[in-house]
Amino acid sequence: MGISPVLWQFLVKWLHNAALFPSEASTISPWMDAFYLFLIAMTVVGLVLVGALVFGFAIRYRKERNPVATQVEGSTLLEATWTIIPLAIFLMAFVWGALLYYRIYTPPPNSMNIYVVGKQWMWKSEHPGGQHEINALHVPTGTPVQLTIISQDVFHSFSIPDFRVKREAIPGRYTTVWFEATQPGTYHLFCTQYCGTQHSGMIGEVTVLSPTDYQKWLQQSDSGMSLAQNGERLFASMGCNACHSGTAAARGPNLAGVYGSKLTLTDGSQVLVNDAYIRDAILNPSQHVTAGFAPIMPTYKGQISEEGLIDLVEFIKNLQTNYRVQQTQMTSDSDQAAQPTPTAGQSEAVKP
Ligand code: HEC
Ligand SMILES: [Cu+2]
Repeated sequence: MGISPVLWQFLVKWLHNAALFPSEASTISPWMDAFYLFLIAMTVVGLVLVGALVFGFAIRYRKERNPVATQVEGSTLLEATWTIIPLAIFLMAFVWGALLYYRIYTPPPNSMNIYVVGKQWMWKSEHPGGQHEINALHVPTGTPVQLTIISQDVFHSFSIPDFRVKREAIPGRYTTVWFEATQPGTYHLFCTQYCGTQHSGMIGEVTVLSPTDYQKWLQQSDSGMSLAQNGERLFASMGCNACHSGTAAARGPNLAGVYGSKLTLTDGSQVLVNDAYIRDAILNPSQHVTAGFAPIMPTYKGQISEEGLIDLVEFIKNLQTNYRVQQTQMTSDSDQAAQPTPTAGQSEAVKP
């Protein structure tokens, strides 16, 4: 679904060769460029129109020709015209922009997920299979890739100009953005929000590979432990399993299958368990107590790094039916990426 008339291709190529535009390396790029060029075109039309009128009126109504000022009464037709036409253009820009916004920030359900942690001053990417990268990101072509982004310290902004995507990295909150790369190659990765003295060094490289090369890369970069397996270790070493053992006598709810389900809290409200909820349940357990349980879970604020929290989130995500994690190292294949739908049955824990 690209926009591919010849003239368009020609224009975009020229803009890229003239170093005015980054290359179009994702499926959204042509759509983004079309919108951007539309805005430029409208601005140019406005500029030319206003400029020509200023010039024309200055000549036509100059003092020699009109020594005495004439009183001009209003014109309803004229006023209606210059209200309705710009309004229509602005509304069109709004709708177009809003559609693109939804497109960029709503990942398709079949997208593969990569975690990105921003910190002063580097980007750290973590693939579910456990592959870690610093100021680098490897992705395959032809697959929607969702990034789950968080900052460990201050605000950052994750930007890949060639893909026309950008997303804030916010401390304490997961944000997402997605793209589908179309061209193998290497592309710039930037932090586009001033974040301290070495902000300008917070750059990196995105490497887009063909799906087979990406599988090779995953194998070469295998760290031996998937994020979920790291999480499983952490879960034991932090003593989480003392309460979340999954047995009937456990003091905490069974976490198997909880991801994607709806939990009922003590105040009767319902919440969807997603990445953000799990992170928050670990850091602020008293904020939302699951119905049927006592508020005995201690807070782990300040005790687990963002990477550790991601590991725990991945572990709990992968706890489908019991407390054993799949031993898969490569989590990029689509069957592994399958997650329970939000409508999946409630966990045991909800039943009083
Ligand atoms: C002292 C026992 C205890 C420990 C230790 C404990 N929890 Fe909990 N946890 C609970 C209880 C009780 C609840 C339900 C009440 C609530 O939400 O606070 C809960 C709720 C949760 C929830 C919300 C999901 C749900 O089904 O309610 C998550 C996620 C969670 N715990 C993860 C963890 C992790 C990860 C650790 C270790 C870092 C941990 N817990 C350590 C007792 C504990
Ligand atoms: Cu930054």
